[in-house]
Amino acid sequence: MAKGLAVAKIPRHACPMSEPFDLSIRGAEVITPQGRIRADVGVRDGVIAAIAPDLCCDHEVDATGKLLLPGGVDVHCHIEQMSGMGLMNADTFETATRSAAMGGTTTVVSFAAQAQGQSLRVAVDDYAARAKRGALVDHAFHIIVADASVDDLDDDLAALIAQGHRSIKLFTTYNIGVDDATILRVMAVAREAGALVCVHAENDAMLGLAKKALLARGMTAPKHHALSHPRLAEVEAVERMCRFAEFMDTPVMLFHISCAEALEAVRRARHRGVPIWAETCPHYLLSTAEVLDKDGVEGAKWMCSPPQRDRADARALWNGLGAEDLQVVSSDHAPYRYDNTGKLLAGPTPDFPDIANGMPGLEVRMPLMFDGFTQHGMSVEQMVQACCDTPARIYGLTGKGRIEVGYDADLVVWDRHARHTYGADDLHDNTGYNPWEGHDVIGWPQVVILRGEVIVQNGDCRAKAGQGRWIKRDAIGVGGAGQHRDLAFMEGGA
Ligand code: DUC
Ligand code: ZN
Ligand code: ZN
Repeated sequence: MAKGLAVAKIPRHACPMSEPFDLSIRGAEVITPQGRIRADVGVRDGVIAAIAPDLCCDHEVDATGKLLLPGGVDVHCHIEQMSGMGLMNADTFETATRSAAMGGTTTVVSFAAQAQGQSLRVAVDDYAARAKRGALVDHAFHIIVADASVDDLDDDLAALIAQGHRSIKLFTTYNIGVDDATILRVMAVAREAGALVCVHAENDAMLGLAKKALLARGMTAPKHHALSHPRLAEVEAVERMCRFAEFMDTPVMLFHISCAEALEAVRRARHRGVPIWAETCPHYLLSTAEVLDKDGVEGAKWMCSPPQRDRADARALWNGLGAEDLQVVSSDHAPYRYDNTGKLLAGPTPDFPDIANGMPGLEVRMPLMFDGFTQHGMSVEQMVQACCDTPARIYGLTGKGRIEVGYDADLVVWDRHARHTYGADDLHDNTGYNPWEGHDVIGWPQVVILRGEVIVQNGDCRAKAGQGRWIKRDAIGVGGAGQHRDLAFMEGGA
């Protein structure tokens, strides 16, 4: 796509159009896949109907001097979900998606997490019903497979995929980690049925060994969490998952790449032609493990897995985004309050293994990345690729992530000059703190539009619980073709 900043000139023509619009966003520089153009955007029936000059209408949003971005697409967030430690996160679908909307995100993909012994269908129905009642923005689910021993797993999974749930999440670690045989089995189902397999890739035994050694030495503070997640544990698992994807010829998404060597493993695999994509998150791009080193257990607020790494890693990740070795920036929103319902559930001074992992991120992702891409010499167009368009394409979110005729009118009027300093508790989720307190950004979502309806204007959220729609997704991946040469015999090959 075009990365240049030129504003295209479009011939003017007279208003009114032959058919009226429901809404027109007027006078912005519109960030489209073809580059940046100064135009109005006319919306009809929730869909972008025209991008052209002089699209007047009874209901207009004046965006003169502003940018118009697609609504954010955040494809990795934990909402109303039980953690691996058995702790419900702090947000409901209503609070999380209010927060998303306030930050310029109009599509979220969260998780339908299988409990031990639970059928996948029951898990998905449960999350879907709660999202239907609560969500303010459009949404879909990754199906977490945590217990492969349940009856009918493969059939249920294939049926759910066929119904439009087109991604699966697996862990290689934690108490919901699955073994290699299960990973390959799920990849095979995904491949046949047309779904993407997403992996939290860290080597379980390496994490276990590091944790044990730290605890034996009394190294129990939040800052020791970083040491308990050695970078090689991530590198080993990422490399292995790349080989699994290569072996099965199945599309795989590596979640939350945090360090340079893991990125390098992804880059090498992609160069071999492996169908791999990779994601990183704002906290790996913009902070380091220093955030964990605070008085007492305050560092718990920033604890997540993998942990933040160092400056050289962050630089490598920015370069990886520039080179498109990394394709997606997601929030990994995983909200836990800094009190005895969340981070301090095990007491006021818990050891790091007893602290829930995760930080709020849905609301800050778009502003942090708009500012971050600019500060790192990249364009708004590249930011839109990583935060809206590419995630929508990879995850089969048809109609999302782009300003183009025929796409959903999910739009954000972006004030590129507005300065904002985050406060201690200024987010609209239910976490009760903002890990980005004191961080300055330039650029702010002024008006947020979901399928043609203004849902946020100047800090006022008008969206209603239940307004968000579930997105039925299209098939993903290579289907029945291919497979690595080692598996050719399965298709009658030599
Ligand atoms: N890491 C994850 O992988 N998910 C939720 C929170 C976290 O820190
Ligand atoms: Zn994860
Ligand atoms: Zn996560």
